[in-house]
Amino acid sequence: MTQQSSPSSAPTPALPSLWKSLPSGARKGALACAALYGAVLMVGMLAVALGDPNPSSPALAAAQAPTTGRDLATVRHGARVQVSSYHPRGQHHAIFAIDGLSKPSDRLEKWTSAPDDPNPWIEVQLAGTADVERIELALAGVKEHVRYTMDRYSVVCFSEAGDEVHRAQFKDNTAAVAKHALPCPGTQRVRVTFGTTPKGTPKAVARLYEVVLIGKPQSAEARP
Ligand SMILES: [Ca+2]
Repeated sequence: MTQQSSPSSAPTPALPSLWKSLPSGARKGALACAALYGAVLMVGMLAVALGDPNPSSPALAAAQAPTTGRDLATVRHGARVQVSSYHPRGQHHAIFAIDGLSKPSDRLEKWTSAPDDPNPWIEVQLAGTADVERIELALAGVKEHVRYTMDRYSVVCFSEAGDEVHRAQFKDNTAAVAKHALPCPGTQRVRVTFGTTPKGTPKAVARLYEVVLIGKPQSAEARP
């Protein structure tokens, strides 16, 4: 009598064998991805090592920048991010605020400011000059208790020359995803500054899952 083994009991191929079994193109692609990831990581580590108190995230190529009103504040579209501080005991890197995920699967994937930063700010630098029309902030309420949702903040748009294009002040926000019209033509960077509450209270640090800036690129370098 012949006994058949079930699919679940089939031996798992050893990793080296699996690697060898991959087509040459797939192996080269995997190596290229690993090299790119390593390069980005090295640039980030170098920025920290040089001691810049507010280092910017590395800029990636804006290969798929939109030409119509879409989110320009993502790594995918060449945006970079800079913050006033980050929480020393968390792994809440600022780049989580421009990764394109407003509601990630994990609460780790957010930017959190330092407890001793009374006016934490985050600044998104676009791939080029753009006409920004709207901002959306995915705050703590998208993944955490609403009491951690920041209620007071200002938004300032700057031109490439550093001139202030527009300034807006918001208070009493209760929305997990705060949405505001932002009449900001000719804008290259947008800074959001949060108002915090005393140490030990829910809003003592800023928690931000995503910044969305809807607009249209002006400059040639922001287009494909
Ligand atoms: Ca995000």
